[in-house]
Amino acid sequence: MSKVALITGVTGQDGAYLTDLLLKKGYIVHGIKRRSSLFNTERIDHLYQDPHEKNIQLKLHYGDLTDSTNLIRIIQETQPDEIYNLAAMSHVAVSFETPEYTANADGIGTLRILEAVRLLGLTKKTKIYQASTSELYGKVQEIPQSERTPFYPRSPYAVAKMYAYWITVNYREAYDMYAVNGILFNHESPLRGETFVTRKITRGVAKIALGLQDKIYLGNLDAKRDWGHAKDYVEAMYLILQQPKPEDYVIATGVTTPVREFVRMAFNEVGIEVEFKGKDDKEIAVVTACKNPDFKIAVGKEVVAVDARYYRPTEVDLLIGDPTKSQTQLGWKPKYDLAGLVKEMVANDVELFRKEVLLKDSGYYVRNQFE
Ligand code: NDP
Ligand code: GDR
Repeated sequence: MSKVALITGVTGQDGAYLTDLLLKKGYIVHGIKRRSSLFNTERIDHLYQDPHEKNIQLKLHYGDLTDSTNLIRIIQETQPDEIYNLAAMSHVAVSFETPEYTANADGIGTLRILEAVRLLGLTKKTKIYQASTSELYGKVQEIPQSERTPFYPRSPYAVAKMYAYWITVNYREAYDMYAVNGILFNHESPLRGETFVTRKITRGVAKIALGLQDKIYLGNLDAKRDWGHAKDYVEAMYLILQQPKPEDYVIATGVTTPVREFVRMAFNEVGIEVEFKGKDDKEIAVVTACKNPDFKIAVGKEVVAVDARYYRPTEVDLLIGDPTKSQTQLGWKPKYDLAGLVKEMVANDVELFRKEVLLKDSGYYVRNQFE
């Protein structure tokens, strides 16, 4: 018999990679997607299976983490062996704009899942993975950060995720449920949302190289993150739920890098060298060499500028994870390093925007539909 998994946030970056992984392992995968006025399944369209066919392995359900009746019904109908709770309002900066919604979806949403499993009498059958985050560490208490490091959240997002973390631990202890936290550090990929810093940079670099954009405006270039590849991190999620005992794990590379260095690496991928000048919100990056004959970027061109509106009211300055427990207990080891990640993301975005150039050069352009 195939195992059954339910993935919330199936249309997101991690949802897409995890769905692919679990389908390859022979799972029946149920995914919860939100209704939106435009299609929002682009990341999983290649995995889509026509519900009119027999024996389909992937099934999507409309739902929302703010609707407990919907969650109870879907969990009852699907009777999952494993739930991966990946759905969240996941953007830290946006959580300052929508704090109440973020608390509802990211914090109480997790409670709704746990409570649905309990009410339906599935505590012995259904294992629950909660997508916890290195943002819990917030203001630096200790480096590197491990399963034992105290939390000090610095955004409405992180505070909501802190509730989700502890309610998961509490249900595990109170009701003897298999409910666990993966405390994942930042992980990126070509599927990363366009407004997270890595993807914003790789898209910007590709567009600048191809002459489609002038410069990239960024916020805090000093922030340091422990960046891995989402493909490696969904493997860890799966492994965490296969352990004999329910426990929480840190998933990280153990290497930290400033945003400024990510910018430099991304430009280097297209043969452009940059140097940074100035300080704080006057800092810029200018081109010092363009070694790729395909791209005609003038030396001295300003390609990055700081815009203070991307600063956050409270920032997380430094994240670096200690992956010892996941390496020893799960046997988890990432296949990608940062250089490999940057290479793949930049190559993907160059390819993406080359198509745009081709359309433009062939006389097609994006017409304003009200013209
Ligand atoms: P994304 O933002 O790419 O995906 C989030 C998913 O959640 C999307 O499918 C989104 O739907 C869905 N969603 C948002 N709000 C709701 C809601 N109210 N009800 C139902 N679904 C909702 O995030 P990632 O894939 O990067 O991250 C997955 C999870 O892991 C998140 O919980 C995130 O907070 C957490 N995390 C991520 C890390 C990272 O570096 N990527 C690190 C640590 C934790 P839609 O497509 O319609 O917007
Ligand atoms: P983060 O990711 O907040 O760590 O949360 P993000 O890529 O948004 O920011 C990383 C760092 O870069 C700085 N930064 C900018 N960030 C954005 N988005 N845009 C900019 O222009 C910019 N300039 C500088 C930020 O200030 C920050 O320090 C991600 C999300 O996936 C969360 O859901 C997840 O929990 C954590 O990673 C781990």
